[in-house]
Amino acid sequence: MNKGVLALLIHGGTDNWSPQRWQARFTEACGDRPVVLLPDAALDPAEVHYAAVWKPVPGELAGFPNLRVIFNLGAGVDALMADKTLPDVPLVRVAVDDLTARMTEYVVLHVLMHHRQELYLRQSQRDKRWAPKYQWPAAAIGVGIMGLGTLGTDAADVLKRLGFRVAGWSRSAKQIDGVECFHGAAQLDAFLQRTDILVSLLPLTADTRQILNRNVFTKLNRTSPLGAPVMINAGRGGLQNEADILACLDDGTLGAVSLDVFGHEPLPADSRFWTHPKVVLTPHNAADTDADAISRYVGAQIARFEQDGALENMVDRKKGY
Ligand code: NDP
Ligand code: OXD
Repeated sequence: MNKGVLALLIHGGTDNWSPQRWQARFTEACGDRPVVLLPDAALDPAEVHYAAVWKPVPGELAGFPNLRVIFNLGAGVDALMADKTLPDVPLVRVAVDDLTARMTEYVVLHVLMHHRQELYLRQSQRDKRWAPKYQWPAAAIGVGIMGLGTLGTDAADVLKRLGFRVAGWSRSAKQIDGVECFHGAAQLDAFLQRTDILVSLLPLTADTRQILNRNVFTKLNRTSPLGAPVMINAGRGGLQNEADILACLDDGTLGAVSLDVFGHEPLPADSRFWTHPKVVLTPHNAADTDADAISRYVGAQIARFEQDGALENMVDRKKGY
């Protein structure tokens, strides 16, 4: 083989995300580069120059002496960062318009659902109860987005255009037109105090683990038209303290939550989240992405990398995202 192999280490996908479907797509996206699905006993590990991975088993990437780049087939890299044997080569994550647009749809859907009192209205319909409540305008609601990266910035832009008072919180300082920007631990409280609907689009790192906890929820705006603040988490389950969420829903610290991600996925059948009346849950599908778009993105990055060594959306290993 004269071109370095692109090895696919893909576990856990079904249907459209099955390993075989990925192999067909990458074969199309990568021209004449050999694309090999692992495990493959016939493959010489020294021939592997690139790896595209989804949920690889820790240690699985360590056996390729000529590996140049690892492509994670999702945006979040927390699972890879936990692998202490991860080779010290550039790690690239997915940031494609298709993923971003789908996440923005999810965030806008859930912000509007709580803002427009949909839980109450659907229950009224089931009860055949004609009892409209006062509906405040979007401008009455402060939406606070934790994480102003690729996803948070796009969601902020659309929510702002709908009329919400949007703020964001990030690690480093930012300036975004029409979005009140906060950063760092020192500005977290001020960000929370003006927030009625908290949206989490953070990566899971040592600094953000369990950041969505009672201490944070109690600092959200207590005089919101919503009655009590709402939390929406589409980042990672490890960001949230699940016992705190349930206790805060039960005692009124939180009015409702939308959760796309959980500490244990699939969510166990005995979890209280399934049946809690103030919980809207989805099975980690907020941003199910067009797999063809991801394959083309990886194919284009490899082609450019071989031309001039440039890569986009590289993970900063020190920061962990
Ligand atoms: P980015 O890396 O582009 O953005 C991350 C943002 O979080 C940045 O603004 C960063 O700040 C901020 N941040 C990180 N650490 C901290 C911290 N300690 N304190 C304050 N802010 C912090 O990521 P994306 O927007 O692309 O994705 C975000 C996450 O969304 C992913 O990591 C993944 O876990 C999740 N995700 C979930 C999906 C789903 O289907 N549910 C789909 C896709 C992604 P700064 O800008 O200063 O670096
Ligand atoms: C991702 C995800 O990180 O789907 O891309 O969760």
